[in-house]
Amino acid sequence: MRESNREWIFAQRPDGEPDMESFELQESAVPEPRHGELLVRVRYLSVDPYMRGRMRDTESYAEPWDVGEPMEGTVVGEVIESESERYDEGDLVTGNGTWADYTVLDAADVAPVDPSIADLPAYLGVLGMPGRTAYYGLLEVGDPKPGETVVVSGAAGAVGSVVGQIAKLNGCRVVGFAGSDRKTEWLTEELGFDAAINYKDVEDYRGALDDAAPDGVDVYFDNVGGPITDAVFTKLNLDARVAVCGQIAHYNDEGVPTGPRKLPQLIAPRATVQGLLVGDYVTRFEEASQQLGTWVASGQIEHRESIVDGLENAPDAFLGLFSGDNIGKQVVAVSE
Ligand code: NAP
Ligand code: FER
Repeated sequence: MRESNREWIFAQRPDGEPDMESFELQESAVPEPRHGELLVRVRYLSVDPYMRGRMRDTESYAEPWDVGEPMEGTVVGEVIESESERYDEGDLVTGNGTWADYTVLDAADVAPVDPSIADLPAYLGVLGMPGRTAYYGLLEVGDPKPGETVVVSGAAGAVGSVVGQIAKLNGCRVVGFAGSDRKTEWLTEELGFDAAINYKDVEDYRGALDDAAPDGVDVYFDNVGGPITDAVFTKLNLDARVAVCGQIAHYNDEGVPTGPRKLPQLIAPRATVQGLLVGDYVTRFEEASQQLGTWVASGQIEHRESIVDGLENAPDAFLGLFSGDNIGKQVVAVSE
């Protein structure tokens, strides 16, 4: 065990695109768990797009981080010391901790990790919050029917890659938008997407959709917003459902853009546009975890994690989400 702890502190609120100025790595004493808590040696840390929201001082679904305080995030790790009857030393668990070598978790809020189902990083992706978001967001909000066309933006990311595969399991035609040929090849050649559009290579998104979604779009699972969403809105079929999961293309925007974007396009198809929060399904997480675990164990859903090595590189891993460095779920490997 290390003598001391390293922990990332939120140093400064960014203006627009975040950079290293927002992060400071501090040495501190290894924390001590109190009654009901676990001291965990972090093996993997999750970095997620919503953390950009936590860097703002405006209240939203993401509670703002206080400047000078440790940065929070979901971890997978090993229990080093237990002050709870629920877990023993040596158990592998996942829960909400901090960007650190050692973190304290509330035993009531952690879940066990079973390495026989999947490797540990998968518990931050397909078997964690992103997988559950894909599951409920697609099935409850998107409500796909066999034969329908589902379009997913951010398709090669943690949420999008699972959305597309669940849509295929439901008998849909699936089209993804992603930002490189490596990503679009993964989608079509390994994950079974019917078509994938590299939006960084194609200028006419609407034209690309004419080819990829010749019957129009019944379900649009939106992870990104921006010009991709503008184009998909021009292709919506009657009674289309739009699940607004994320808008990462706007997370670094300052101020509120004025003027309607493509809302007139929703009128003729009588489209339903609905925001979703994975937390709304918390009482049903067991159902999603069971089903996703079964699909992963049987190979019906494939998953991939992009792993950045070392706690010291956690900010780079986070910033890389905005430039599309990750394929599948981005995680940080903190210890062996
Ligand atoms: P992710 O997709 O694994 O990573 C983010 C990806 O976004 C990048 O890899 C990048 O891929 C893409 N991207 C970045 N900037 C972009 C831009 N300007 N235009 C288009 N694409 C861009 O992240 P995730 O964890 O799966 O999250 C995906 C989305 O779902 C995020 O918006 C997130 O906030 C949201 N989310 C919502 C909930 C909820 O409950 N509502 C829960 C989880 C996640 P490319 O190479 O393709 O650009
Ligand atoms: C995200 C991750 C989580 C996000 C929203 C959530 C829109 C919501 C979590 C909750 O249910 O409270 O990236 O982006």
